[in-house]
Amino acid sequence: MTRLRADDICNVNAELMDYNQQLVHTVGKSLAEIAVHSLNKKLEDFAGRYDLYTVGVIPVSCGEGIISGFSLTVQKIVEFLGFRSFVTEDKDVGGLAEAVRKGANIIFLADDDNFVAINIVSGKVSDNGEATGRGYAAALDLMAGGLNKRTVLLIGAGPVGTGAATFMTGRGARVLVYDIDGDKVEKLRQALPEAEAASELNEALVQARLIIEATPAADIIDQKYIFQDTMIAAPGIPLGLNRECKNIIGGRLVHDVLEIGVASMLFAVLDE
Ligand code: 2YC
Repeated sequence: MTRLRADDICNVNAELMDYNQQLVHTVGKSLAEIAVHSLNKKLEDFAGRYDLYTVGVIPVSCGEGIISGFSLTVQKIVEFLGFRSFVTEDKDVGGLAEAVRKGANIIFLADDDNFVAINIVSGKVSDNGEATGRGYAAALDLMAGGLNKRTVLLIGAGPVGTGAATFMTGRGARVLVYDIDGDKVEKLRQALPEAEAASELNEALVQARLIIEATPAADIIDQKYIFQDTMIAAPGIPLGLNRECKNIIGGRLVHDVLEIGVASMLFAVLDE
């Protein structure tokens, strides 16, 4: 899993409004609408219930330590979505106790291996990997006008790719899966037998016009595989497209470093 650096996230908060507008323009839906779509719900299903929640974000110092701006960025995304939220002043266990004392009923926290949202009343838990994959697949579904009977190439069969594949097979897509580690493809296919293994990446890229790029590799998609009708949803960090590819793909690309994942986590832990 890629570890974010402070300069990956330092502009997220200032650009949230613009990013949301960009999503409305390219995907046709807002950040919140993409997140609820990933749960096969509608925004109105949550209307009038936002006030029931208070979200506490807790900095965690273990392992490689706190990433400057990480907790604040998560909190600002949650706030942008319309929820009362705060970053605890304390970190780790003290921060968890502070969040509960201050009335948080949802908490977000991340160490080096896990980033989760927890509804401490209902016990619902959402993992960033699954939620990010689900959110990006939902964005692709919306951008493509529906994935039913469409072929989608999933590059990367880790937790994010698996979350995406689960959503896409649920929507009737034919999912081709490539990963440099064949064992990961087999593991995904054990959970999702309808997914098909793609043995050779460039061969698969010729067939697919819809792509989920969920790898930590940069520059993984050669520009000769970006066609006029190619659409790419790319949760992978860093983005797997070089500058030429980005110029060709234009507005048919969805990529961010935290926004869709955090939004998809949040709505996943709200009460039904
Ligand atoms: O500031 C803190 O609380 C740190 N403990 C946060 C560490 C996050 C490490 N994980 C990541 O950077 C990536 C993110 C893309 C989300 C999931 N893993």
